[in-house]
Amino acid sequence: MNPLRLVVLISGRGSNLTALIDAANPLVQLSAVISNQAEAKGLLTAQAAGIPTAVLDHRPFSSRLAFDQALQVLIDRYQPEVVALAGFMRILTPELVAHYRGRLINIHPSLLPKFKGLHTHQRVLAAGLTEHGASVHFVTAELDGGPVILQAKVPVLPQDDEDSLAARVLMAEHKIYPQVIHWFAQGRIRLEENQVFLDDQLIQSPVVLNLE
Ligand code: NHR
Ligand code: GAR
Repeated sequence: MNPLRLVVLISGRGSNLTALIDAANPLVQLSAVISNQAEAKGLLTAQAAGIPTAVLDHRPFSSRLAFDQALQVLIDRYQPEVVALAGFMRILTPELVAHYRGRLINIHPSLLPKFKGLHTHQRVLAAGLTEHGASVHFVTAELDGGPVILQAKVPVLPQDDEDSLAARVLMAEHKIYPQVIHWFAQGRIRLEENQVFLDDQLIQSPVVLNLE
């Protein structure tokens, strides 16, 4: 069987990329890692693992559309079956999202639909919640609003600050992202009319890995 061709988009540290590399899934071929930031640490991780890398700086482009058109050309060079955002920090245009419909996914540090957007850990602490987590979801034009594939919950502890909570959530991210990619490689995941199917079964509410 041909391995699943996967392109990963990053902007920074790339610890989720590392988790995907370390999963060493024989059903998955990391075809390329693309960053909009030349300084992203994840590029070095990819190079050390022998994965092709590319940088596309968004700043010289006159519009989001122009950047996304160039990004799409770059991604498509690698003919990926799945494109995974892993700490990629640019909002994508509806045009690009439509082009990769059903094969573009993101990992987000909250239990979606709660806490869309940025600074999720700070907002969870401010709200005084006792539970937090991470979500892998299909990317749609609605920011952080696409259908969820898999989540993991972690506790919020009384002594937590933003850093300790982020670290706990990140450990959960590193478990669920490789799992979802594995499901894709097995051909078990499908997006149909904005709903997720796992093994031809509609996911009514997100599958939750409990990591407590
Ligand atoms: N694009 C679309 N269309 N839909 C989504 O759901 C997306 C997306 C692009 C990225 C990741 C997301 C997250 O998991 C993601 C989901 C960046 C921003 C943002 O505000 C928001 C959400 C996410 C990623 N970016 C600023 C921008 O102007 C730049 C911020 C910065 O550079 O630090 O693009 O949280
Ligand atoms: C992760 O926590 C990821 O969920 C989050 O950024 C971090 C990236 O870490 N993504 C977003 O907030 C997207 N807006 P990494 O670069 O070490 O994988």
